[in-house]
Amino acid sequence: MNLNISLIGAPTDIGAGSRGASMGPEALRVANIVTVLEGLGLNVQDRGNLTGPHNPWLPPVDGYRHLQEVAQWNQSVHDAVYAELAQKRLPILLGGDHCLGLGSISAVARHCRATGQKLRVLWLDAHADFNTAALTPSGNIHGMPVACLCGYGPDVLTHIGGQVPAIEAKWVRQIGIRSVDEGEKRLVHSAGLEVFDMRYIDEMGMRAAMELALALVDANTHLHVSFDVDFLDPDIAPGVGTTVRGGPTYREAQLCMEMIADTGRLASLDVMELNPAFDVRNKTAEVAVDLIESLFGKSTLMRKTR
Ligand code: 4U7
Ligand code: MN
Ligand code: MN
Ligand code: MN
Repeated sequence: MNLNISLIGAPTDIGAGSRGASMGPEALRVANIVTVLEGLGLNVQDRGNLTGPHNPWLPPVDGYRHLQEVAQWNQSVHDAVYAELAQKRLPILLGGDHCLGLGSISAVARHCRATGQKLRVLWLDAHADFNTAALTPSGNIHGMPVACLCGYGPDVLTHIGGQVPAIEAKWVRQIGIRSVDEGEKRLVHSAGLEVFDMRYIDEMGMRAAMELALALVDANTHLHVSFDVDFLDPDIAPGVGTTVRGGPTYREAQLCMEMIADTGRLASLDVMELNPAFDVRNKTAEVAVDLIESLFGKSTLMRKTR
């Protein structure tokens, strides 16, 4: 794995349905994300925070809230993530709401085109984030980034990575899904997204789900993880704007992260939707940092020294 890590803060809640994800980057720093990663022997550069338009908190227009502002934030996330990848560093995007997964992953896809690598995206989330303007019940663009990446969305969002669609649906594996809107569900099926929902995890277990989600990941695969903190059960992670009960437990989430670490192919990461306004003494940020430590090989290191 790439040992040179760059943290990029994106302090905005421009695509969300509640305010506060803009405080996510600082909460992760307060939960010691830098020293925890350094403790694993990684070289960590904190690039500080990106800037962008403030949140005007307006109602949706033609099915989108804050479309121009979302586009601007995503453009600067795209540019920052692409620059780190071009310098052969592993970017960690500290969100910020999940609309920014669009900028991040379109940069990763562009990088993979330039290097000839295959891309696999693991989308850890309670939600599929596959809405469009016509389907969305809210107009909030944090419910649309996967659809936009696959080409279903407005030009200002689908063109950010320089190629439309930025990715193919078949490169994506969604894990932990348990809240999908009615119209969104139809589009998920017709686009052919591979989804390991909570029903699958209940019946087959996290191990079987991850074995399939990671199948065919090889030495030429760039593995991107987009971690929406609401993936986790609200018992352990109350600090998000859109909790959905019945998510992975602490141990299931650890196993998920450990199995990704074992591939050795993790090459970029988003940590999204952490909302300190809903948190209790920063505990959700601490759980997230704990899981990120496993994602970067904490348990692998334990095994080696045993
Ligand atoms: B998140 C929702 F209606 N589907 O589109 C919507 F339930 O990034 C929620 O996964 C989207 O947190 C949640 O507004 C977006 C809603
Ligand atoms: Mn999400
Ligand atoms: Mn979510
Ligand atoms: Mn959310």
